[in-house]
Amino acid sequence: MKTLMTLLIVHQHPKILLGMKKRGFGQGRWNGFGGKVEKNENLEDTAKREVFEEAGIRVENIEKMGILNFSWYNKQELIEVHVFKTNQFNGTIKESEEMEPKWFDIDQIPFTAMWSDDIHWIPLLLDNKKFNGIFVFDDNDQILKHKIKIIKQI
Ligand code: 6U4
Repeated sequence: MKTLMTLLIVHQHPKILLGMKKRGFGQGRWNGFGGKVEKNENLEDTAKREVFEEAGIRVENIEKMGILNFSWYNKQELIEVHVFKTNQFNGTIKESEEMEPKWFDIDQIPFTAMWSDDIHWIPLLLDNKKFNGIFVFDDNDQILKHKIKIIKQI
């Protein structure tokens, strides 16, 4: 079975907002904000709900930038992550039980403390390119195989 998730990156040039995941899946890594799509929820609504729950901010104009498929060579698990970006938000950024938000200069993105796929697609997102990617991980979440394609439309 495939799990559908969202991931949203706030990009206010020259900075992006990331969060340190404090618990659960991806704990100890910096990441965008997001989570699982709930029943009867569309992807955009999930993206907006999760960024509010995790960082306390409201986003409206969000743009879908990519779709990433993740799997592990020795597990059944399949994850499809829909990646969004925005340059606007309302409200005050605040830490939640799940995430500690922090702004990073785009020259200082902490890729070594992020999911190992991020370095392959975050530069595309920052460059306003849309993408489709497939990643296969080993037991340590390191990439065994990957393919990433820039696409015109998503
Ligand atoms: P619970 O614990 O049920 O509230 P939920 O908040 O729904 O979970 P969560 O926090 O586990 O979901 O979501 C994981 C987040 O990590 C999603 O935003 C998608 C993102 N993610 C998953 N695999 C990723 C990967 N390989 N690279 C990446 N982000 C990934 O950059």
